[in-house]
Amino acid sequence: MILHRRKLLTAGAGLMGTALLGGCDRFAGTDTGRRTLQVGEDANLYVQRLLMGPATLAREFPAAMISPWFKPNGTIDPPDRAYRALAAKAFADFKLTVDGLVETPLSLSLADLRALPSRTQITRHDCVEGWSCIGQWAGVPLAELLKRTGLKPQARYAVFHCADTLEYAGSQDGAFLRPGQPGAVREAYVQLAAAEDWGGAPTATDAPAADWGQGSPDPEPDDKGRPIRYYESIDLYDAVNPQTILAYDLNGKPLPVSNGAPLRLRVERQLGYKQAKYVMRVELVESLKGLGQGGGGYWEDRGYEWYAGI
Ligand SMILES: Nc1nc2c(c(=O)[nH]1)N[C@H]1C(S)=C(S)[C@@H](COP(=O)(O)O)O[C@H]1N2
Ligand SMILES: [Mo]
Repeated sequence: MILHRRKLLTAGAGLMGTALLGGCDRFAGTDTGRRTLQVGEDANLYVQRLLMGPATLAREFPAAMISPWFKPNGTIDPPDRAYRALAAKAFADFKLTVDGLVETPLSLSLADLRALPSRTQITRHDCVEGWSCIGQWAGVPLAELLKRTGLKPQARYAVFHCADTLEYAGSQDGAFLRPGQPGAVREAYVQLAAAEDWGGAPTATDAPAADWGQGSPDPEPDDKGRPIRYYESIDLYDAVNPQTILAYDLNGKPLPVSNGAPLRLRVERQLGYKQAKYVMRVELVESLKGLGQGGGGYWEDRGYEWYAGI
């Protein structure tokens, strides 16, 4: 039953993506004579009117239902030197990059992000491992960022590049971590932390990478191989949903490292693994093919569904 419903949803998302692409081309090319489609006022309205009616929101909960502890899962403390350099300075040097198929790429500090319009929502996080937590998230709607960058007409997906390396490709010693399921990642990190030092204290040369992405660049000054980092992706319809935010606060406090500091995605109508933590870069792309194994996310590349609807 669930599979059946998911298949329908996936098929629907595919159709919608095609319609969106075709529609954007026509809209940008003939109606306005410009090649930029501004998400926000016009595109948001346009997407809603033409394709789906009003955006569907996930259920929101009263404050009394917030879980006393939001269980961290997957990566809980990224070992990457560039990330640790940022964390050591309380993310004062952090810059979120928004680039790819946009008209105006952006690079925003946490102060910049906090100065933008924000949204607060109390929602339930459901992990495929069978646990749920209710938390209050505050952050900047992704639509607000896309409104400022503008979109090229080819843009179809937003990709979230994260700071945490989960395994190394082409490593001579074999994989650093090769978890079979999300829960195994945490176990592996705990073992790793006990077994060895993760490269020593961060130094001035561990400059934060400006161009986070799949396997590029390699900020690790060692020969473990090409880092395979966590990543995720959503289509433009989910990208402009009002509940899709890049969250910097959890339960009224800055996001802890274990829950994805300094910035994590909340895309509330989908499962836990879509909620990318440690987001360094949002890249707008036309296709997911060129990223990772082409599945659209770290876990999708390992067999999980791309549209992880709840
Ligand atoms: N960067 C990154 N994002 C991630 C993960 C991860 O390992 N790395 N794990 C995912 C999974 S499986 C879940 S359930 C949630 C856990 O979020 P939490 O740690 O705030 O509970 O983050 C998701 N996002
Ligand atoms: Mo999860």
